[in-house]
Amino acid sequence: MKYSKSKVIVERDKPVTLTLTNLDTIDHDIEIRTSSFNKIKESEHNHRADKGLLHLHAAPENTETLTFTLTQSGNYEFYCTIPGHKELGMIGRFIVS
Ligand SMILES: [Cu+2]
Repeated sequence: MKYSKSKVIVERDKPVTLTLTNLDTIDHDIEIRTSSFNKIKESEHNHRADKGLLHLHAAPENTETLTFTLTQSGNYEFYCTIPGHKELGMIGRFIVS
């Protein structure tokens, strides 16, 4: 119930590839609630297509990637949307400089 990194520092407007490798036996995801992004490429169908969300989901023992830029500096929280996971520690921060 945690990510390998809880703090990620990136540069504004510079492409970032997020890789979610799910080593668990249940689903996990990563979500960032923002509209300040440009999506470049994703490895899977986005089942939560929403203008205000970056969302990356990985089934058990799967790896998925998402490439995007964040277009505004600041702190962005990321977390897992599966009920209870955020509270158990699946949470972190993107720091965009
Ligand atoms: Cu999770």
